[in-house]
Amino acid sequence: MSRFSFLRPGSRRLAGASVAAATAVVMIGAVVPAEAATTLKAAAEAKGRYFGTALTRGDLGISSEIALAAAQFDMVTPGNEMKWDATEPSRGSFNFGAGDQIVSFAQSHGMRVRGHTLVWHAQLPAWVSGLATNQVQGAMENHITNEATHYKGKVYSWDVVNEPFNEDGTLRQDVFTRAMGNGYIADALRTAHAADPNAKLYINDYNIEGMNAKSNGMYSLAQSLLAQGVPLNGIGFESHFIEGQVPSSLLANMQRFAALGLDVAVTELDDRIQMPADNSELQQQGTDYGTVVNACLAVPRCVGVSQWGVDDGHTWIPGTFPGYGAPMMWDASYQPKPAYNAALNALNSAPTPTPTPTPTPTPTPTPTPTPTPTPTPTPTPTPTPVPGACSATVETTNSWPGGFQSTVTVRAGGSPVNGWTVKWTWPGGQTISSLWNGTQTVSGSTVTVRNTSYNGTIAAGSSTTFGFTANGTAATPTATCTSP
Ligand code: G2I
Repeated sequence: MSRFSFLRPGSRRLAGASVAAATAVVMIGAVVPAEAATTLKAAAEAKGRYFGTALTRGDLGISSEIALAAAQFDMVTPGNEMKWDATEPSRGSFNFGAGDQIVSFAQSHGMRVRGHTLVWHAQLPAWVSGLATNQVQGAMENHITNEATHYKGKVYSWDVVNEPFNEDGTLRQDVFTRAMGNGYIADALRTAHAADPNAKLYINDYNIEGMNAKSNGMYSLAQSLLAQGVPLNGIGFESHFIEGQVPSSLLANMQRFAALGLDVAVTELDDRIQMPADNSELQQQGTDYGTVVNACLAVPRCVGVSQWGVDDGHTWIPGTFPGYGAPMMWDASYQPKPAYNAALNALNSAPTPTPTPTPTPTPTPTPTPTPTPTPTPTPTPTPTPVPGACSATVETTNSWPGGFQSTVTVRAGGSPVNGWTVKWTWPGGQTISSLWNGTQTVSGSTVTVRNTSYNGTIAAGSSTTFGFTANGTAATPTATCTSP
């Protein structure tokens, strides 16, 4: 339990986990724009980010928890189901059943998946630790290849290597370093990239959120991997915090990794409180969640925030840190806590990233300017409903030097759509680096995106979205949509 060094000494017994009474007095701290989104995922998407959660197979059977997760989050990390002990319990014998269940839950709720994790010293089956030194590399590469191939096209990212550092910034001595030295990390990333070239490849760790010896070690490693051309796309900051102790250098630290050209993500956020949690601690926890979300919003390369769980009734914290609890945004009765309001307010209050000049909509010249004295309240112009037809709108949700992120909304007209194809042409050599909720074909500067197996059907008047990140100058091309 001393793995997480921010643990405060001392422990009182875990009191009743419900904090519903305390949350009855939760308040909204910031001015929220009129068009404020009412869920974390909608608010995050409006700012070009995702908001995620971790779910285990056990969670899938808890209907209240799952309904809340589906309503609030658009990214899922399997809590245990993609770890080595779950996926290759004996050598060469793979079992992806539990991980697949999480993936299909995510897909059927329009959520993406962060794959977690391919190489980690923990939850590692005993057969790996028992291998002869000269067999470890082959076993590691085989594991990565099989798992990343199985989930190819289904995961947004992989935590390829998890928790490789000691607190002093040196690499942990484990079965992988003993067999391969420090080079195992580059080898793991290259192997994962060969199996799934479109997944964003991460190294993920805890206690690297602030500037310290451990994050300095991660920073040097990232620099060195990038200099060698190793396919590393991002750094995951787990962010298992203690209430009132979010490091003040969180933002500056994220920025220095982003400045290397990497994505950054808050991957496992929770904020534990010494129990029982009183109202001022819950308010401070809200401040902490707001600080973390604001840090991500302030870094264009921060792609999103994931909480490690949903509610206080289902969290790893009391099991690992006796005396601590209540680390989530919802209490054990699924009631929102100050932390939820703070996270939502932070998202809604942030400026919308719109650095891309949208092409001016061609003003329809009115031939006879009959000035209507009273401005008629314009009813929302309904596009003429063509049976089976669809339309597509591209919107840039985030951009940074040399790249951008877009969301494409595919809308059905007056009749349901069964299968859709969206097409556009890039104006200036842009290229998609990662696409989700669609499958793409590229021919020269023309991109064609078709629905996936789970989002081809759109009810009349409804819509679905897909998204992508791209290299080049942000552009908002006009897209056409056809449906059979
Ligand atoms: O420890 C919190 C997280 C730190 N970063 C990496 C994450 O992968 C890690 O997740 C936790 C899971 O939330 C726990 O659920 O990893 C733990 C193991 O390191 C998970 O706990 C284990 C229990 O220790 C086992 O007794 C149990 O068999 O979960 C297993 C499956 O339920």
